[in-house]
Amino acid sequence: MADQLKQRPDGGKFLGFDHIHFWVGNAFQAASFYVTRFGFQYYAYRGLETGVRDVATHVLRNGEGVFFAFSSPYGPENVIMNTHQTQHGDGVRDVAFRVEDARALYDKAIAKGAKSIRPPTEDKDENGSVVLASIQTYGDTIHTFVQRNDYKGFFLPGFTKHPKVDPINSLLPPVDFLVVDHVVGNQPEHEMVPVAEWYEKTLDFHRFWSVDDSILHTDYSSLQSIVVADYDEVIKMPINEPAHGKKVSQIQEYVDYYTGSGVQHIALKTDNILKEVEAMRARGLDFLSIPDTYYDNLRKNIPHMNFKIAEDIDIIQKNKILVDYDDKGYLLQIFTKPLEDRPTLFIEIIQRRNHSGFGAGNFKSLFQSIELEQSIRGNLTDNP
Ligand code: TYF
Ligand code: FE
Repeated sequence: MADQLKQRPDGGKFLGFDHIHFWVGNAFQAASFYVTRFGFQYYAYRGLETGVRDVATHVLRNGEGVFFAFSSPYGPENVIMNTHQTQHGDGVRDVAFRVEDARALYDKAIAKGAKSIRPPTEDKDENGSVVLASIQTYGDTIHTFVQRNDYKGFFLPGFTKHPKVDPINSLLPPVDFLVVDHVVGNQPEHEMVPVAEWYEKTLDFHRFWSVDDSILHTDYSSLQSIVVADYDEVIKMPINEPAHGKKVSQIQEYVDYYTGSGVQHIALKTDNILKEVEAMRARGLDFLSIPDTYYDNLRKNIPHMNFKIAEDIDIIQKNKILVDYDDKGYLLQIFTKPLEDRPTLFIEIIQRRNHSGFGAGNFKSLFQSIELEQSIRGNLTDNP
Protein backbone atom coordinates (compact mmCIF):
# COMPACT_ATOMS: atom_id res chain seq x y z
CA MET A 1 0.00 0.00 0.00
CA ALA A 2 0.93 3.64 -0.04
CA ASP A 3 4.28 4.40 1.59
CA GLN A 4 3.26 7.82 2.67
CA LEU A 5 -0.13 9.43 2.89
CA LYS A 6 0.96 13.00 2.85
CA GLN A 7 -1.29 15.96 2.26
CA ARG A 8 -3.43 16.05 -0.87
CA PRO A 9 -1.32 17.61 -3.63
CA ASP A 10 -2.55 20.79 -5.31
CA GLY A 11 -3.76 20.80 -8.91
CA GLY A 12 -7.05 19.02 -8.34
CA LYS A 13 -8.05 15.38 -8.35
CA PHE A 14 -7.44 12.63 -10.84
CA LEU A 15 -10.85 11.08 -11.55
CA GLY A 16 -9.70 7.93 -13.36
CA PHE A 17 -8.57 6.73 -16.78
CA ASP A 18 -10.49 8.76 -19.38
CA HIS A 19 -9.55 6.72 -22.45
CA ILE A 20 -6.72 4.77 -24.06
CA HIS A 21 -5.66 6.04 -27.49
CA PHE A 22 -3.98 3.57 -29.84
CA TRP A 23 -2.05 4.59 -32.95
CA VAL A 24 -2.41 1.78 -35.45
CA GLY A 25 -1.85 0.98 -39.12
CA ASN A 26 -5.56 0.56 -39.89
CA ALA A 27 -7.91 2.05 -37.29
CA PHE A 28 -10.98 0.83 -39.21
CA GLN A 29 -9.91 -2.80 -38.80
CA ALA A 30 -8.30 -2.55 -35.35
CA ALA A 31 -11.55 -1.15 -33.96
CA SER A 32 -13.47 -4.03 -35.50
CA PHE A 33 -11.21 -6.53 -33.69
CA TYR A 34 -11.99 -5.03 -30.26
CA VAL A 35 -15.72 -5.01 -31.09
CA THR A 36 -15.73 -8.64 -32.20
CA ARG A 37 -13.44 -10.19 -29.63
CA PHE A 38 -13.99 -7.95 -26.57
CA GLY A 39 -17.60 -6.86 -27.09
CA PHE A 40 -16.88 -3.13 -27.38
CA GLN A 41 -19.47 -0.92 -29.11
CA TYR A 42 -18.86 1.71 -31.77
CA TYR A 43 -19.18 5.10 -30.11
CA ALA A 44 -17.63 8.10 -31.88
CA TYR A 45 -15.87 8.93 -35.15
CA ARG A 46 -13.79 11.61 -36.83
CA GLY A 47 -12.39 11.43 -40.36
CA LEU A 48 -12.89 12.34 -44.02
CA GLU A 49 -16.70 12.22 -43.73
CA THR A 50 -16.62 14.77 -40.91
CA GLY A 51 -14.14 17.07 -42.69
CA VAL A 52 -10.97 15.83 -40.96
CA ARG A 53 -8.55 15.07 -43.78
CA ASP A 54 -5.32 13.89 -42.10
CA VAL A 55 -6.24 11.26 -39.46
CA ALA A 56 -9.14 8.82 -39.00
CA THR A 57 -10.25 8.04 -35.42
CA HIS A 58 -12.71 5.37 -34.34
CA VAL A 59 -13.76 5.41 -30.68
CA LEU A 60 -15.23 2.38 -28.94
CA ARG A 61 -16.85 2.09 -25.55
CA ASN A 62 -17.67 -0.74 -23.20
CA GLY A 63 -20.21 0.20 -20.55
CA GLU A 64 -19.95 3.61 -18.90
CA GLY A 65 -16.28 3.46 -18.07
CA VAL A 66 -14.01 2.02 -20.76
CA PHE A 67 -13.17 4.03 -23.90
CA PHE A 68 -10.62 2.93 -26.52
CA ALA A 69 -9.76 5.25 -29.44
CA PHE A 70 -7.91 4.06 -32.57
CA SER A 71 -6.24 6.47 -35.01
CA SER A 72 -4.45 6.07 -38.35
CA PRO A 73 -3.03 8.69 -40.72
CA TYR A 74 -4.47 8.98 -44.26
CA GLY A 75 -1.05 9.54 -45.83
CA PRO A 76 2.68 10.03 -45.31
CA GLU A 77 2.49 13.72 -44.27
CA ASN A 78 1.98 13.01 -40.57
CA VAL A 79 5.60 12.13 -39.80
CA ILE A 80 5.08 11.64 -36.05
CA MET A 81 2.34 9.04 -36.57
CA ASN A 82 4.09 7.28 -39.42
CA THR A 83 7.39 7.11 -37.55
CA HIS A 84 5.50 5.77 -34.54
CA GLN A 85 4.05 3.03 -36.75
CA THR A 86 7.46 2.10 -38.19
CA GLN A 87 9.12 2.02 -34.77
CA HIS A 88 6.45 0.45 -32.60
CA GLY A 89 3.81 -1.13 -34.82
CA ASP A 90 0.30 -0.74 -33.40
CA GLY A 91 0.52 0.52 -29.83
CA VAL A 92 -0.76 2.81 -27.13
CA ARG A 93 0.16 6.43 -27.82
CA ASP A 94 -1.86 8.08 -25.07
CA VAL A 95 -3.01 6.96 -21.63
CA ALA A 96 -5.49 9.79 -21.02
CA PHE A 97 -6.48 10.71 -17.46
CA ARG A 98 -9.80 12.30 -16.51
CA VAL A 99 -9.01 15.20 -14.20
CA GLU A 100 -10.65 18.07 -12.33
CA ASP A 101 -8.25 20.73 -13.59
CA ALA A 102 -6.21 20.01 -16.74
CA ARG A 103 -4.45 23.38 -16.74
CA ALA A 104 -3.27 23.14 -13.13
CA LEU A 105 -1.88 19.61 -13.57
CA TYR A 106 -0.22 20.53 -16.84
CA ASP A 107 1.36 23.70 -15.41
CA LYS A 108 2.67 21.82 -12.39
CA ALA A 109 4.09 19.00 -14.52
CA ILE A 110 5.83 21.44 -16.86
CA ALA A 111 7.24 23.38 -13.90
CA LYS A 112 8.66 20.08 -12.59
CA GLY A 113 10.35 19.37 -15.92
CA ALA A 114 7.81 17.38 -17.97
CA LYS A 115 7.98 17.76 -21.75
CA SER A 116 4.96 19.43 -23.34
CA ILE A 117 3.11 17.72 -26.18
CA ARG A 118 0.06 19.99 -26.22
CA PRO A 119 -0.43 23.13 -24.14
CA PRO A 120 -3.91 23.44 -22.58
CA THR A 121 -6.72 24.28 -25.02
CA GLU A 122 -10.43 24.61 -24.44
CA ASP A 123 -12.32 22.71 -27.16
CA LYS A 124 -16.01 23.52 -27.62
CA ASP A 125 -18.98 22.60 -29.70
CA GLU A 126 -22.76 22.78 -29.23
CA ASN A 127 -22.51 19.97 -26.65
CA GLY A 128 -20.23 21.80 -24.23
CA SER A 129 -16.53 22.11 -23.67
CA VAL A 130 -13.47 20.21 -22.50
CA VAL A 131 -9.95 21.29 -21.61
CA LEU A 132 -7.16 19.09 -22.99
CA ALA A 133 -3.42 19.22 -22.28
CA SER A 134 -0.73 16.59 -22.94
CA ILE A 135 2.72 15.72 -21.65
CA GLN A 136 5.30 13.13 -22.63
CA THR A 137 5.91 10.11 -20.40
CA TYR A 138 8.07 7.00 -21.10
CA GLY A 139 9.21 6.31 -24.68
CA ASP A 140 6.81 7.82 -27.23
CA THR A 141 3.87 7.47 -24.83
CA ILE A 142 1.97 10.54 -23.64
CA HIS A 143 -0.61 11.44 -21.00
CA THR A 144 -3.48 13.75 -21.91
CA PHE A 145 -5.30 15.44 -19.06
CA VAL A 146 -9.00 15.51 -19.98
CA GLN A 147 -11.17 17.97 -18.08
CA ARG A 148 -14.80 17.39 -19.04
CA ASN A 149 -16.90 20.43 -18.24
CA ASP A 150 -20.05 18.32 -18.22
CA TYR A 151 -19.47 17.66 -21.94
CA LYS A 152 -22.59 16.05 -23.44
CA GLY A 153 -21.41 15.08 -26.94
CA PHE A 154 -19.84 11.89 -28.31
CA PHE A 155 -16.33 11.55 -26.85
CA LEU A 156 -14.81 15.00 -27.53
CA PRO A 157 -15.65 18.13 -29.53
CA GLY A 158 -15.14 17.41 -33.24
CA PHE A 159 -16.41 13.83 -33.03
CA THR A 160 -19.77 12.56 -34.25
CA LYS A 161 -21.73 9.52 -33.18
CA HIS A 162 -20.08 6.55 -34.86
CA PRO A 163 -22.15 5.66 -37.93
CA LYS A 164 -21.67 1.91 -37.56
CA VAL A 165 -24.01 -0.33 -35.60
CA ASP A 166 -22.33 -3.71 -35.76
CA PRO A 167 -24.78 -6.66 -35.78
CA ILE A 168 -21.99 -8.91 -34.43
CA ASN A 169 -22.69 -7.97 -30.80
CA SER A 170 -26.29 -9.14 -31.09
CA LEU A 171 -25.09 -12.52 -32.36
CA LEU A 172 -22.46 -13.10 -29.67
CA PRO A 173 -22.61 -13.17 -25.84
CA PRO A 174 -22.15 -9.74 -24.22
CA VAL A 175 -18.92 -8.72 -22.45
CA ASP A 176 -19.15 -6.03 -19.76
CA PHE A 177 -16.26 -4.08 -18.29
CA LEU A 178 -16.44 -1.50 -15.50
CA VAL A 179 -13.29 0.62 -15.75
CA VAL A 180 -9.61 0.45 -16.65
CA ASP A 181 -8.02 -0.97 -13.46
CA HIS A 182 -4.36 -0.30 -14.30
CA VAL A 183 -2.04 0.31 -17.25
CA VAL A 184 1.45 -1.21 -17.24
CA GLY A 185 4.54 0.29 -18.86
CA ASN A 186 7.61 -1.76 -19.80
CA GLN A 187 11.02 -0.09 -19.70
CA PRO A 188 14.50 -1.11 -20.80
CA GLU A 189 16.92 -2.26 -18.08
CA HIS A 190 17.76 0.41 -15.46
CA GLU A 191 14.93 2.74 -16.51
CA MET A 192 12.19 1.61 -14.10
CA VAL A 193 13.35 3.72 -11.14
CA PRO A 194 13.77 6.96 -13.13
CA VAL A 195 10.30 6.45 -14.65
CA ALA A 196 8.71 5.80 -11.23
CA GLU A 197 10.49 8.92 -9.92
CA TRP A 198 9.15 10.92 -12.87
CA TYR A 199 5.57 10.07 -11.74
CA GLU A 200 6.42 11.01 -8.16
CA LYS A 201 7.99 14.29 -9.16
CA THR A 202 5.81 15.57 -12.00
CA LEU A 203 2.38 14.17 -11.08
CA ASP A 204 2.72 13.81 -7.27
CA PHE A 205 2.05 10.08 -7.56
CA HIS A 206 3.29 7.80 -4.76
CA ARG A 207 4.65 4.26 -4.68
CA PHE A 208 1.69 1.95 -4.20
CA TRP A 209 3.57 -1.33 -4.26
CA SER A 210 6.78 -2.83 -5.61
CA VAL A 211 8.45 -6.15 -6.16
CA ASP A 212 11.99 -6.99 -7.07
CA ASP A 213 13.47 -9.88 -8.98
CA SER A 214 13.85 -12.03 -5.87
CA ILE A 215 10.05 -12.53 -6.01
CA LEU A 216 9.45 -11.95 -9.69
CA HIS A 217 11.41 -14.71 -11.29
CA THR A 218 11.12 -18.17 -12.77
CA ASP A 219 13.99 -20.52 -13.42
CA TYR A 220 14.77 -18.41 -16.45
CA SER A 221 13.69 -14.85 -16.73
CA SER A 222 12.99 -12.19 -14.23
CA LEU A 223 11.69 -8.68 -13.85
CA GLN A 224 11.14 -5.90 -11.35
CA SER A 225 8.06 -3.77 -10.93
CA ILE A 226 7.10 -0.56 -9.12
CA VAL A 227 3.44 0.49 -9.02
CA VAL A 228 2.80 4.24 -8.84
CA ALA A 229 -0.61 5.76 -8.08
CA ASP A 230 -2.25 9.15 -7.68
CA TYR A 231 -3.29 10.40 -4.24
CA ASP A 232 -6.78 8.86 -4.48
CA GLU A 233 -5.40 5.66 -6.04
CA VAL A 234 -7.80 5.75 -8.97
CA ILE A 235 -4.87 5.68 -11.43
CA LYS A 236 -2.47 2.79 -10.94
CA MET A 237 0.51 2.39 -13.23
CA PRO A 238 2.89 -0.53 -12.69
CA ILE A 239 6.31 0.11 -14.25
CA ASN A 240 8.39 -2.96 -15.19
CA GLU A 241 11.96 -3.54 -16.27
CA PRO A 242 13.78 -6.76 -17.14
CA ALA A 243 16.15 -8.27 -14.60
CA HIS A 244 19.02 -10.52 -15.52
CA GLY A 245 18.19 -14.25 -15.59
CA LYS A 246 19.38 -17.32 -17.47
CA LYS A 247 17.15 -16.48 -20.43
CA VAL A 248 15.96 -13.26 -22.07
CA SER A 249 13.26 -11.68 -19.90
CA GLN A 250 9.70 -11.34 -21.26
CA ILE A 251 10.12 -7.60 -20.62
CA GLN A 252 13.23 -7.54 -22.82
CA GLU A 253 11.27 -9.37 -25.54
CA TYR A 254 8.66 -6.60 -25.38
CA VAL A 255 11.26 -3.82 -25.45
CA ASP A 256 13.00 -5.45 -28.45
CA TYR A 257 9.78 -5.72 -30.49
CA TYR A 258 8.23 -2.40 -29.41
CA THR A 259 11.61 -0.67 -29.94
CA GLY A 260 11.83 0.81 -26.46
CA SER A 261 9.48 1.71 -23.63
CA GLY A 262 5.74 1.39 -24.03
CA VAL A 263 2.44 0.13 -22.68
CA GLN A 264 2.59 -3.63 -22.08
CA HIS A 265 -0.92 -4.34 -20.83
CA ILE A 266 -4.20 -2.72 -19.96
CA ALA A 267 -6.18 -4.34 -17.16
CA LEU A 268 -9.97 -4.11 -17.50
CA LYS A 269 -12.07 -4.57 -14.38
CA THR A 270 -15.25 -6.62 -14.31
CA ASP A 271 -17.69 -7.83 -11.68
CA ASN A 272 -18.34 -11.17 -13.36
CA ILE A 273 -15.11 -12.53 -14.79
CA LEU A 274 -16.51 -16.02 -15.43
CA LYS A 275 -19.25 -14.63 -17.68
CA GLU A 276 -16.88 -12.20 -19.40
CA VAL A 277 -14.18 -14.80 -20.08
CA GLU A 278 -16.64 -17.41 -21.34
CA ALA A 279 -18.08 -14.76 -23.66
CA MET A 280 -14.65 -13.68 -24.94
CA ARG A 281 -13.67 -17.32 -25.49
CA ALA A 282 -16.90 -17.83 -27.46
CA ARG A 283 -15.82 -14.77 -29.50
CA GLY A 284 -12.54 -16.52 -30.36
CA LEU A 285 -10.14 -14.60 -28.12
CA ASP A 286 -7.04 -16.54 -27.03
CA PHE A 287 -5.84 -16.48 -23.42
CA LEU A 288 -2.67 -17.78 -21.80
CA SER A 289 -2.98 -21.37 -20.66
CA ILE A 290 -2.37 -22.45 -17.06
CA PRO A 291 -1.42 -26.04 -16.10
CA ASP A 292 -3.83 -28.17 -14.04
CA THR A 293 -1.20 -28.44 -11.26
CA TYR A 294 -1.93 -24.76 -10.50
CA TYR A 295 -5.54 -25.69 -9.67
CA ASP A 296 -4.44 -28.75 -7.65
CA ASN A 297 -2.45 -26.36 -5.46
CA LEU A 298 -5.30 -23.89 -5.28
CA ARG A 299 -7.72 -26.58 -4.09
CA LYS A 300 -5.24 -27.57 -1.36
CA ASN A 301 -5.13 -23.96 -0.13
CA ILE A 302 -8.86 -23.27 -0.16
CA PRO A 303 -9.54 -24.79 3.32
CA HIS A 304 -7.00 -22.34 4.80
CA MET A 305 -8.59 -19.22 3.33
CA ASN A 306 -10.42 -16.77 5.61
CA PHE A 307 -13.29 -16.40 3.16
CA LYS A 308 -15.21 -18.41 0.62
CA ILE A 309 -14.46 -18.04 -3.09
CA ALA A 310 -17.94 -17.45 -4.53
CA GLU A 311 -17.04 -18.74 -7.99
CA ASP A 312 -17.07 -22.43 -8.92
CA ILE A 313 -13.42 -23.63 -8.96
CA ASP A 314 -14.14 -26.11 -11.75
CA ILE A 315 -15.32 -23.27 -13.98
CA ILE A 316 -12.34 -21.11 -12.91
CA GLN A 317 -10.07 -24.00 -13.94
CA LYS A 318 -11.90 -24.68 -17.19
CA ASN A 319 -11.35 -21.04 -18.19
CA LYS A 320 -7.72 -20.91 -16.91
CA ILE A 321 -8.44 -17.97 -14.62
CA LEU A 322 -5.80 -17.18 -11.96
CA VAL A 323 -6.67 -16.64 -8.28
CA ASP A 324 -4.62 -14.60 -5.81
CA TYR A 325 -5.59 -13.95 -2.20
CA ASP A 326 -4.46 -12.71 1.17
CA ASP A 327 -6.08 -12.91 4.61
CA LYS A 328 -8.85 -10.47 3.65
CA GLY A 329 -9.87 -11.13 0.07
CA TYR A 330 -9.05 -12.38 -3.39
CA LEU A 331 -8.74 -11.37 -7.00
CA LEU A 332 -9.35 -13.29 -10.20
CA GLN A 333 -7.34 -12.43 -13.30
CA ILE A 334 -6.60 -13.72 -16.78
CA PHE A 335 -4.32 -12.56 -19.59
CA THR A 336 -4.86 -12.62 -23.34
CA LYS A 337 -2.04 -13.65 -25.61
CA PRO A 338 -0.41 -10.69 -27.44
CA LEU A 339 -3.00 -8.98 -29.63
CA GLU A 340 -0.70 -8.16 -32.54
CA ASP A 341 1.94 -9.92 -34.65
CA ARG A 342 4.64 -8.16 -32.65
CA PRO A 343 4.63 -9.78 -29.17
CA THR A 344 3.89 -6.49 -27.43
CA LEU A 345 0.46 -5.41 -26.13
CA PHE A 346 -1.97 -7.71 -24.30
CA ILE A 347 -5.05 -7.26 -22.12
CA GLU A 348 -5.74 -8.47 -18.59
CA ILE A 349 -9.23 -9.01 -17.20
CA ILE A 350 -9.45 -8.60 -13.42
CA GLN A 351 -12.15 -9.02 -10.76
CA ARG A 352 -11.45 -7.82 -7.22
CA ARG A 353 -13.04 -9.02 -3.99
CA ASN A 354 -11.57 -6.92 -1.22
CA HIS A 355 -8.09 -7.28 -2.71
CA SER A 356 -6.09 -4.40 -4.19
CA GLY A 357 -2.97 -6.31 -5.30
CA PHE A 358 -1.72 -7.27 -8.74
CA GLY A 359 -1.58 -11.06 -8.42
CA ALA A 360 1.90 -11.51 -6.91
CA GLY A 361 0.96 -15.04 -5.83
CA ASN A 362 0.37 -15.87 -9.48
CA PHE A 363 3.54 -14.37 -10.88
CA LYS A 364 5.49 -17.61 -11.05
CA SER A 365 2.75 -19.58 -12.86
CA LEU A 366 1.89 -16.61 -15.04
CA PHE A 367 5.48 -15.97 -16.08
CA GLN A 368 6.05 -19.65 -16.85
CA SER A 369 3.03 -19.49 -19.09
CA ILE A 370 4.29 -16.30 -20.78
CA GLU A 371 7.70 -17.94 -21.25
CA LEU A 372 6.11 -20.94 -22.90
CA GLU A 373 4.71 -18.57 -25.56
CA GLN A 374 8.03 -16.71 -25.72
CA SER A 375 9.80 -20.01 -26.39
CA ILE A 376 7.29 -20.97 -29.15
CA ARG A 377 8.20 -17.60 -30.75
CA GLY A 378 11.89 -18.55 -30.63
CA ASN A 379 12.60 -15.71 -28.19
CA LEU A 380 13.41 -17.54 -24.94
CA THR A 381 17.10 -17.48 -25.75
CA ASP A 382 20.11 -17.60 -23.41
CA ASN A 383 21.15 -14.34 -21.82
CA PRO A 384 24.74 -13.41 -22.59
O1 TYF B 1 0.04 -5.71 -13.56
C1 TYF B 1 0.65 -6.58 -12.98
O2 TYF B 1 1.60 -6.32 -12.26
C2 TYF B 1 0.17 -7.99 -13.11
C3 TYF B 1 1.24 -8.98 -13.33
O3 TYF B 1 4.83 -9.01 -17.55
C4 TYF B 1 2.12 -8.90 -14.49
O4 TYF B 1 -0.80 -8.07 -14.08
C5 TYF B 1 3.33 -8.26 -14.37
C6 TYF B 1 4.23 -8.31 -15.41
C7 TYF B 1 3.91 -8.96 -16.57
C8 TYF B 1 2.68 -9.57 -16.73
C9 TYF B 1 1.79 -9.51 -15.68
FE1 FE C 1 -1.72 -6.30 -14.49
